[in-house]
Amino acid sequence: MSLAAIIFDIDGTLAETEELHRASFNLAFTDAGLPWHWDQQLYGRLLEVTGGKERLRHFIDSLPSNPLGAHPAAAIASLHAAKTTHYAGLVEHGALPLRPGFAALIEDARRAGIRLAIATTTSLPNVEALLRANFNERATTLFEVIAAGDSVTRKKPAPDIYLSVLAQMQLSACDCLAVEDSCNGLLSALAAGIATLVVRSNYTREQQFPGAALVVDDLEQARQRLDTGNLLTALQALHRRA
Ligand code: XBP
Ligand code: MG
Repeated sequence: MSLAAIIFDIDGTLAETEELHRASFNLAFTDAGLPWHWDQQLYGRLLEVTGGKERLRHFIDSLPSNPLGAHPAAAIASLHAAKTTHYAGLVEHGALPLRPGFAALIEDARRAGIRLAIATTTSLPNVEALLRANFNERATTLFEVIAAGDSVTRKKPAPDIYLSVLAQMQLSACDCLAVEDSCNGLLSALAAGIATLVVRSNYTREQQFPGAALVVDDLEQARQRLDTGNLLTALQALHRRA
């Protein structure tokens, strides 16, 4: 069967976003007068927990004392909302380009009639800010389905977000290819039965990716490894092989 749809992860895949997420968390902590600062080393470990609110809860549970009180859920939600506001501002006012090759791949796929979707753990406003910053007014029309954040209960590595995309698009897993950057993302797509290209990102360079159709450091490497003229034919070849 030919490739019917490409399903993109966001953070670390479409763009190297996690440094802006980390900065946004730290700005929210400062706003709230909390003595926390997530440096790159700590954040790299915390990224093992997907979802910003879940990551906050995991961090707080690891502290010797919890300054947010016995029932921190409301305080976590408020902190995370502040963080999301900071993130949108940083994306809209800073330069957060897509990773090399992704814009061209998206355009080529569109022209070839291949359907596009997003399956991400990040919050929907974060996706919208990134797409607006890179595609302007076309941002809302490029992707047929955007499945994000709390639209599912169980986040990656659970398959729910990918299963949601397949259901909304009425596609079978075998018709699709997922593009991910992390082990959690790969596990999620594989659990949904979707062959997956892994493009390692700055925070996932050292991870293992068992079961990936191909693991590369950038899309150009994928084109070279599959020995095709352009990225789209490379992904179509990878899908046929998978
Ligand atoms: C990455 C995540 C997200 C982001 C932060 O999602 O796990 O939690 O790190 O965004 P993906 P939020 O790689 O699936 O795009 O704070 O909005 O969760
Ligand atoms: Mg990711």
